[in-house]
Amino acid sequence: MLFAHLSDVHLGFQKHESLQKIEQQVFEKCLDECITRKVDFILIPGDLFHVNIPEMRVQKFAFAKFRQVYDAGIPIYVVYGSHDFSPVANSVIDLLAEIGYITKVTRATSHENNTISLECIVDEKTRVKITGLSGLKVGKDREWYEKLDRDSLEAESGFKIFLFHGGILDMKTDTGMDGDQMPLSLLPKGFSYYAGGHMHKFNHQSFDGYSNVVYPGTPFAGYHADLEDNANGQKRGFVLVEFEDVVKSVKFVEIENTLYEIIKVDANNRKAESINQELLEKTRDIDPTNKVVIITVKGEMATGKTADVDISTIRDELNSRNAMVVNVSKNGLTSKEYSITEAKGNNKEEIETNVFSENIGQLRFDYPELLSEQGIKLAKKLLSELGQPVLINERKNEYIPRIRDNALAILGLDDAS
Ligand SMILES: [Mn+2]
Repeated sequence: MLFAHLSDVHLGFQKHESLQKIEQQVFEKCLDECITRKVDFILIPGDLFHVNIPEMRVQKFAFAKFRQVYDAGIPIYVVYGSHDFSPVANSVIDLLAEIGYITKVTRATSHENNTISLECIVDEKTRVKITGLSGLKVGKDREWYEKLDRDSLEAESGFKIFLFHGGILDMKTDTGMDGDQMPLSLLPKGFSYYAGGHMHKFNHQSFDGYSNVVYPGTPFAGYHADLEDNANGQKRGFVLVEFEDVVKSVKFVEIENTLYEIIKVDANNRKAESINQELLEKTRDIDPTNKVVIITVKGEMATGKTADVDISTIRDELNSRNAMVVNVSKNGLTSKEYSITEAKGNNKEEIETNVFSENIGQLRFDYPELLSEQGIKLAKKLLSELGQPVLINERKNEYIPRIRDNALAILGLDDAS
């Protein structure tokens, strides 16, 4: 017997048209593979969609593919992830469950003694017992796990699978993901397979009492950093598990997505000019045609502004040579010239004033109103304006121009648009 384990598809994450196409193709290829290989069922522990209600384009191809899987007689078992969760069950997953294309496995009951018990559902064809918990937003899942009646789950006999969505401390997986990681000991022991979601890289480990704790990782990309990992050679796909009364094999099935080029430049102790030179040379060394090109510039520049690192020329150059997408990461780029000195104060107001006073001396401008006491006053006004929250019922396209116009007015500039 055979089941598939897929997670963190994040349908609807991609904004660029070419990447949207790949996102869709990868998803369809994964499920096509499941159909071709005649799996008995499919597990998806969360983040199937990037948001709880994705745009119609995404829903359309997702429903079409799930229909094919349904027609092939393959059940799909899911829990929510942190992305597709909706507290009032207003998620596209709930629609898919309503029409019977997928089955939500969490059957939880809260008891008076403050515990939560879970009931297993039984897969009709294989008699496998399946249960699990969703990953909710902001660390609420930990609370559920702490209340979980593990004993009754551990007493269940037969081949059983636990679905979960979250990081496990014991797995020593990649950090940088949102949310807390929890200890493995919060999960019930003795299951045959632990189907994990949330971590975006494939990982398969076994522990005392916990065999086959597995994350398939995202089949393409659900965060910007995933594309960079892909460019660095990270394999993507899903997991196939062969089993009888125990797990016989856990295989990672690679699904190819697209071609990449990565350009890395170390900016440490350098000037913008030499960084730009290296960027240009490295750009000329690659063939970007129909590829996703990732550019990362990291380190602390010796002088100058980080804005002097000229990405737009590089981007134009790559686009003129038919790059599919150019993604630039300058998050790790800083400059000595603009390092901010900390300052103390008794309250927020004082700290802000002191930080500006400590640092304004570093600036070289031809405009006296941007310097010394005048400059500090202006900076404080601007900061307070930029910190204004969105008003109740105010739309984003009303909020942004309001803040921008007020900020420009503070600077004594006319709105150029
Ligand atoms: Mn995810």
